[in-house]
Amino acid sequence: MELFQLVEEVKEKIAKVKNLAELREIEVEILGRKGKISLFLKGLKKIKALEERRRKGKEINEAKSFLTELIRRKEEILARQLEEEILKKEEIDISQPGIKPRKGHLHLITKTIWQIEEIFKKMGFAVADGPEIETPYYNFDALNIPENHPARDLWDTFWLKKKNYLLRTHTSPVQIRYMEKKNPPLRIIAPGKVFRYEATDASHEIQFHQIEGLMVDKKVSLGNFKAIIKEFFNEFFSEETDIRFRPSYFPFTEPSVEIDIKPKKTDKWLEIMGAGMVHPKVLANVKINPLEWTGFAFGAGIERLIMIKYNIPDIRLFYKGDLRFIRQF
Ligand code: FA5
Repeated sequence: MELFQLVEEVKEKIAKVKNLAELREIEVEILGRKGKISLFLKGLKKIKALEERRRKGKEINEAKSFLTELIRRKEEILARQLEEEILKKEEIDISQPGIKPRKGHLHLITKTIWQIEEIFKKMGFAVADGPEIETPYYNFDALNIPENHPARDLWDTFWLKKKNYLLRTHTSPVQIRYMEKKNPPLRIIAPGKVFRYEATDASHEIQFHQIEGLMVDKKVSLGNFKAIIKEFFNEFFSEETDIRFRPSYFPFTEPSVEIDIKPKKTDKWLEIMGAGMVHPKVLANVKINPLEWTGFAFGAGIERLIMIKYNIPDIRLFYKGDLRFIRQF
């Protein structure tokens, strides 16, 4: 093959090359140590005439420089193409509308519990909690509700297969657990989940939340309770809220009251919590001397508080997991 033929052939090949790997193959084939140009150079030895050898040698070197330059340029073009391809893949269309991933948020019940805790903390209350699985002793007996007492019917519960365990029907057992460990004076609130074996309707769920409150000190009275609970409602509803005490009955408080509230935006009295002065027998059960100490306790339904605050008509909405409901708060 003549040198000019080789040059022509290589020019054509290079024109068709699609990527850097192919180009590299051609480079080795032509310009490599054992490549075609080397063969031409070796062939020079056979030419005897000096003049002729020089001329041929010059021709070969020129062809070599030409092809080297050709390959270099092609290399540049291919490298730029590659870069453009990569950039295209990573391209961001800045004219697209922004897509912000929707962040989750705390459930309304959790948020409300935290808010209630803040209000009571400011009044010197600590936050306590207790187990959702309870023994009948803490849920009933220690609260002065002995077996066969008709009041047990008020709190029909779920019993666990493992005998003598139940799902607590109220947060009141936390009172007992706390007073067993701590001596008065004490002020606590205890929010948490409770369970009742009963039919559901717009204001009753089988699972809901309560917040328990307990204050034991020297000479604590219902008057103290009224002041504290009024302060709580004013803060919680962010407005002056009327409250009313009605006589009631709980085995663990004496006297017992039911508390109704009337927020400004409604003109109805709404029942919201049970409360009373801690029964002397309950104090005695946890070895606190009822002649020396007195206390009040209360238990409110958290969903009911939220329903009033946000005008939610049905308690079952809290547990449906419907995002249209959840995202509103
Ligand atoms: C009790 O559970 C008492 N432990 C409260 C108490 C505590 C009294 C300390 C005295 C001293 P009661 O069963 O009334 O009481 O429930 C208290 C509140 O829980 C009710 O006022 C209501 O707001 C809420 N509640 C009761 N049952 C349900 C239910 N099925 N679904 C939603 N909320 C409920």
